Amino acid sequence: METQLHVPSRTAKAVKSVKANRQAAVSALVGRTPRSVSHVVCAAPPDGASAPSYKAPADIPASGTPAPSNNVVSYTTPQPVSGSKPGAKQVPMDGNEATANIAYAVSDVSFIYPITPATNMGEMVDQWAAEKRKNVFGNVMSVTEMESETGAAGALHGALAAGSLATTFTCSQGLLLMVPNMYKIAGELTPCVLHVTARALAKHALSIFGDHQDVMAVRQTGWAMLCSHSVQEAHDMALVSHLATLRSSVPFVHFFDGFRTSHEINTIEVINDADIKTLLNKPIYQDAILHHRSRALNPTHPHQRGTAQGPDVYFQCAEGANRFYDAAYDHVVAAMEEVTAVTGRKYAPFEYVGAPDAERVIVVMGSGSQAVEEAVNFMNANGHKVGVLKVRLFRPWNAEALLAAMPASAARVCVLDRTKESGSGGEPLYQQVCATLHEYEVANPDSKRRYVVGGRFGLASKEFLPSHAVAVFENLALQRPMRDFSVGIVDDVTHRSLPESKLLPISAGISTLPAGTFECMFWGMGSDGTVGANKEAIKIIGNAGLQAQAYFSYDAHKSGGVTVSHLRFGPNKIAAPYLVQQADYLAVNQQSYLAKYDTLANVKPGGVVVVNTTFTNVDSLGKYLPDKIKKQLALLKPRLYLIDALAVAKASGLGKHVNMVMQTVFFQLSGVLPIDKAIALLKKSITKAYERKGPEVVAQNHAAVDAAISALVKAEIPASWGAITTAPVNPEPESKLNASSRWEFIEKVAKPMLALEGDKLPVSVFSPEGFVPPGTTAIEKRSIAAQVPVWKAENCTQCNICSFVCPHAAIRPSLASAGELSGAPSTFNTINAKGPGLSDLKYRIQVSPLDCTGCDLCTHACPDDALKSVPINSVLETESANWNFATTLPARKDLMDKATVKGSQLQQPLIEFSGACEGCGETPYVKLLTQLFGDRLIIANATGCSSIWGGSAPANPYTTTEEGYGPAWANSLFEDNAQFGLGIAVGTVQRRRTLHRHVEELLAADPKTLPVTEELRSTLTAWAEKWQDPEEGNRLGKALQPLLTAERHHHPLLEVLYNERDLLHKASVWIVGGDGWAYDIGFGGLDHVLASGEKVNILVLDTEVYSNTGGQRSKATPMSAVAKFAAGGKDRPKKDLGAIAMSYGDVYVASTSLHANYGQVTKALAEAERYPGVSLVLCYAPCIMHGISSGMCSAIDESKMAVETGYWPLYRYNPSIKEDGVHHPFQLDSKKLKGDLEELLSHENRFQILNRKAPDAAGKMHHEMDDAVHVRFDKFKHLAAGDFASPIKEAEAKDAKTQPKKE
Ligand SMILES: Cc1ncc(C[n+]2csc(CCOP(=O)(O)OP(=O)(O)O)c2C)c(N)n1
Ligand code: SF4
Ligand code: SF4
Repeated sequence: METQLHVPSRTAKAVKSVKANRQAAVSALVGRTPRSVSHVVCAAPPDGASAPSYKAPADIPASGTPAPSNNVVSYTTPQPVSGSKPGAKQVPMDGNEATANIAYAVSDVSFIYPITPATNMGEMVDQWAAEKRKNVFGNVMSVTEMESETGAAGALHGALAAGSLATTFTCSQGLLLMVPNMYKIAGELTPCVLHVTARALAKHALSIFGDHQDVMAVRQTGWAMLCSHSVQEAHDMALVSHLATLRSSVPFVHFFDGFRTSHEINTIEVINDADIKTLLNKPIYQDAILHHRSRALNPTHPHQRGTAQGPDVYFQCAEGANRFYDAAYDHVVAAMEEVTAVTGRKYAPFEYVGAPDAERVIVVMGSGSQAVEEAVNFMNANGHKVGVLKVRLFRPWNAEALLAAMPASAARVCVLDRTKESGSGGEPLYQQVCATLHEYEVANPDSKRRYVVGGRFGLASKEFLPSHAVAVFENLALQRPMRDFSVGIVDDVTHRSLPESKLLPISAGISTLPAGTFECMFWGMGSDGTVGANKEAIKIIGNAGLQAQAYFSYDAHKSGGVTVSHLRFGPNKIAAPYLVQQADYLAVNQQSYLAKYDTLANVKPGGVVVVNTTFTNVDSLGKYLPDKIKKQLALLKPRLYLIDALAVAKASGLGKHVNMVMQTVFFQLSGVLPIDKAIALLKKSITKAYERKGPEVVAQNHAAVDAAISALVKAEIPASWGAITTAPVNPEPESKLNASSRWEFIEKVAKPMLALEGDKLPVSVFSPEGFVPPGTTAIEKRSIAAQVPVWKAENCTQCNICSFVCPHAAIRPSLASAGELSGAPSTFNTINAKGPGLSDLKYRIQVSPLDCTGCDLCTHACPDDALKSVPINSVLETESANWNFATTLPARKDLMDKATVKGSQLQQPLIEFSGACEGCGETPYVKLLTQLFGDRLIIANATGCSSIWGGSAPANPYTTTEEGYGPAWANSLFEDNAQFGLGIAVGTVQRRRTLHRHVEELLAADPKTLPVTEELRSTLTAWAEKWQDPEEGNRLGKALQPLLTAERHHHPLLEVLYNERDLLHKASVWIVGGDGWAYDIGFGGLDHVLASGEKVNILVLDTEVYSNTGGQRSKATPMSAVAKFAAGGKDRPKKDLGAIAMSYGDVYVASTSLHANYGQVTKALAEAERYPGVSLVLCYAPCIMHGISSGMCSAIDESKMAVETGYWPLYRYNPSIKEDGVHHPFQLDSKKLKGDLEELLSHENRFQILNRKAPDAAGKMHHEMDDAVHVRFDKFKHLAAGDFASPIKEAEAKDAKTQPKKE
């Protein structure tokens, strides 16, 4: 075997380079500066004249060329990017695209799985493969989506073992799942590249944002680790890693900062395929590829791998690979030099930038190095001697190269890690640098001792500004610098955070950007088109020859949240890996944001501010604006423009889409391009983007562009606004803050976060374990609906269906006695309540306008035309007051059976106002679950949409009853949810058994030695009998609470019972997740739970795609649907999870569609919960990803049609009902098939994409689906012994009295 291994050869250049490094290291040892080392870039300005210089806050001018009087900013001719290749193509793209382009060009095979923010790379390669794009070998990449990252890594390993050039893309939890196979791939010395958008890990909370926690968790697997610091580097280092892995046989993790680099759009120079081909045609790569293929598993030259070894040989084999790692550094240098040769851009594994005689140096890896570099330039221009040592190659670590790059003058070093290793003696990069310096100093006793400290920055994309880097340098200058510190937050608990910089305080607003950089911010609402329009604008600007950068920040909501687009452009290369701090141009696309958020906080004095508002004269605007904003405007003195963009959009036929209007205005006021040219380019891009939607849509957008500029109004800010005095807001009284942890959380955490000021919160306000109180969405009052429903009492038949279908619990029935209505607002009209036991009450349907999303589902669902959508402004005041009054009315939950459609809606929904999309099909199921069992629910929630709308800081939509009971909710991970839920169920049952035993012991004890009151004894006796009955047992459990509290001190056993009193309440454990979880990544665990026989319930919210990550295919995706990762349309049928579950014979299985049959789903949930073993409820959940052509308000009709055509069957399989010829465990709830499946499919874009692209293939697949639907329906009829389409009736619920078999 040994002889088959290819020992990588060094190229002459690589040897030369390593020699140079060693020489430089030696120079460093003897105290000379490493000037002669080729890759050391001294970026300090030669004369200081052109460098940014420190200016006192008072004389900060607006950056960029001053605006001429016509308010148009003009630009000088763009300068070429330093290090660029003459004639190279400059294209604005994000880091993911920059990387994916290279990965696609040089790989034949990829196995993918979605995870934010790496997903786009998988989507791109899938798309390109579907388009039959060829890579440099002339092949179309083979792209396969796997069921999980575990699977992707396994398949990758297999493809590599078969001699393929294979790659994949992942991060965070996905990367963690790859660890076992990463060891294998490295252990077998296999060339491979894994591209990682480095992201935070799920610990006290999940975060999709960027840091190095994930990559640092795989640093021990034997993969080389190469880090890109910018979008351009992501492109270049991607190629370096693919080259270096071939050269070295060591697999590479190529990583860059998730979201920051992966999603930052920047103008980069693209390496063309011809250059890549030329490189790969070099003998060294041809040999390496040949060698890789020759080692493949092949029966014509067989070998075995992966055998077992014992103590005698394992160790030696492991050490045998050392020389590959020893050589890898040189190969990276050689590959970098080759990339330099084709691009003109110089790279080194360690790059020093700064003063050649720097006294203080920061060592850092990733995009943060660019912020440090800006700080270094700023400080050196102000007389300091500082530098930054950028680390690109973290593994294999090359101590000599680090020493070579470090200026000998550096007496103080700070290593910044973008990760946190709790309990360690320092983070990994710090430890590595310390070890290197220590070993060197021990080996060279006469050498200078360096003072080294370490700190953390930028976790989960926390902003890291040049100002923070300056603070780090200032710390280094202290006599005793702080160690193990954090920067960028306020740690008022363990006091480890650095104070704000004195030299470059953030508040001073000093820009360290290249001169002439123009900065813009656009505040928009999620899905209003602002982000898309800005992406287009940046392309137009970039393609016109300017350097451009764009970054988009979002709040926690899935839709209707705030988006802020941060755009920069100018003549010089822009790095700045942080948000815009001082905007030259601010657009506020939603009028309400002016009052709600501090949108003006980051505007440069004298900058341009454009507001989309219905108040287009300054007087009316003045009446609307709060004093604080008017004062701010007066102080900032911006050039203020107002435009009623909504009116322009409406007049142009674009409805509420104001993005094109605001874009045109931007081009007019920014002056980035001559306006005629800008408009021509804008129209061209519109034509390209909307062509597919037809000429009318193109014309409407063009019309909006034409009408925009004339609708713009220049407003003069009245001098009187400057004289306004604003009183400080009184803080809440301490007593209220301390009233409960919930209110404390709301006041101290939720409210600042909702005002987008979470960055300012100190450590002390958070619970360190990440636990949060329920019920915080009640204070959000997002007011995102343009239209809200109002109730037409005269038409209402009191069915409660509107409330049943509402995804946000924003419409509810009220029942009140005449007396209770005495204080009602005059507009709170009611009708006599209908139904047994309700005759003394009045009935009303009430909407909360501030919580409604305007989805229109309720108005569509109402069978009686008793709801009408009206503009929110017309009813906001009255209906808000009515809602507030309705919430004070007593709950009337015991008047009707709650397991009915109407009765369920008289129960308080214990999830409300979640951030799910308008019309979401998932939330109504969970809302119903909380109405049926909410006060005893425990939910184990898989990661997915339901975990995001179920709990994204600070919005916690699960809430409690007045007594404080409500769903206890937890998300562990995506992949382990079934097992996590099973653990909760088993753990709870075990603890309750112990409690029951304790109760029985107490009851059996001699009353003389253990005296209890008769009331406590009799209640305990009753509970001990009924403890498994959730109704009676829990009622007794509640009654026991005060009794135990009163008597707890009378005996130790009573104290034990008192301490366990929360278990008197029987819980209902539900394992909830989406189809991606249930059908794919979590299926192994789910199957195990199905087979467990435990009393546990599973709810699958089947949107037929991975909705949360943007709509990738799962095994629940139906045939022919086009989803992400199935760009060519899915060619396999949907997996039948119900059939799999039913095959166990003892699992309760229901297939439901809430919108299609309200009664059936209510019944199914009640039965499932009662069933004494495992239950599985499959829920058809319409989702925005389906692309329903008439919008989500049609989800009800669509769902009905899905059931009628057999696309989604309704059934319940209840093993408690024994087949006896009369009763059947399988109940088919669908009626006879009717309607046309093809018509259903024609309503949804996911099916129509293929129909447009390949109508023959689509037609064939639709036929196949239709046939399969009929075959399945016949099978169901057979199972139901012909008894289908029977009404939902109580009769078959023989199981009701069945006692749980476990517990
Ligand atoms: C191991 C791992 N891989 C990938 C992800 C990223 N991820 C989070 S949610 C999700 C999709 C969830 O889809 P689904 O289960 O269908 O639920 P939905 O969002 O549709 O409700 C993915 C891929 C993750 N969190 N963990
Ligand atoms: S419009 Fe939508 S969110 Fe508003 S009350 Fe109706 S169903 Fe609920
Ligand atoms: S399931 Fe679909 S509609 Fe619901 S929140 Fe997720 S993406 Fe939005």
